[in-house]
Amino acid sequence: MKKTTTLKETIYSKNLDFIMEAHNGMSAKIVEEAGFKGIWASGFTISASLGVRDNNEASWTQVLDVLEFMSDATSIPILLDGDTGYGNFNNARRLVQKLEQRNIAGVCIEDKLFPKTNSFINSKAQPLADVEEFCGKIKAMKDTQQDEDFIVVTRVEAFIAGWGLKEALRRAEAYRQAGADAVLIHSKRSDIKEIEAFMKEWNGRHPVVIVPTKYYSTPTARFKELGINLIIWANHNMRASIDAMQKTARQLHREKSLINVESNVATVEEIFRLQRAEELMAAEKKYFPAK
Ligand code: SPV
Ligand code: MG
Repeated sequence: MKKTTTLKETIYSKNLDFIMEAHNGMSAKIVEEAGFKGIWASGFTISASLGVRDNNEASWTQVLDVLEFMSDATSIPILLDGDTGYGNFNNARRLVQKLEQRNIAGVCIEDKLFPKTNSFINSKAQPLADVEEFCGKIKAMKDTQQDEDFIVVTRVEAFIAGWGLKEALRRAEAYRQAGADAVLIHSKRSDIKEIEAFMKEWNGRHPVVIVPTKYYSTPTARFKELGINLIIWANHNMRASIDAMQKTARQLHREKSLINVESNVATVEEIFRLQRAEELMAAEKKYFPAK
């Protein structure tokens, strides 16, 4: 099945599904091997992996380059966190064209202004896009896609920006009508009050995606009861690896020896396996002249 079709079916199925964050070819491969149905190419963690902030400091073509490695390394669909679409409708539709060329299954755009700010940073710096303008962007993206199963998820930032339920619903409905395939409703609260209120009023109109980073203590069964379609574990590979790298680097700096480190890190052979080193060895036998 095409990656686009798999992602579309995952989002549209009545079952609650999960995708997980990756930020390069290796982490994408790790997500696939863990058994996830799809990969969230997170703007936050791709930026972080490049050592820059989640404020569109990495250019959209730099993000595309990372995506190409992620896509080549995996066979499950990738949903790109496309921030605001990197400009107006014209930039966003060109993005769709370039994503399809790289076999990316879908993109999520958020209704903020370029350059965006991460949703968990200071709400004063989170102005929202004009609804009409954003709907034009959605339409342009949907009109551009060549593969009918390519997915455009629209992310409603009304709660993040301090607006209430009414504004969140107004925006979600406008985006649905403009042709969005699903709505991502985002909240930075540590409880699920906003998500619950939204789901009650939304009443199953269209698939809903959430990112429970801040309300992590909510049991997954509750999300299921609310009728959520897709959960994104949005940054946990990056956070796990930062923690592991900091511990290892500090320990090596302190102890000036590998003795206590070796058993706590992945083996070199494990890296070879993930890189598919064996495939190259077999190909060398096949294609290099026999001695
Ligand atoms: C990301 O992963 O880049 C996201 C999700 O946009 S969040 O950081 O929760 O805004
Ligand atoms: Mg993001």
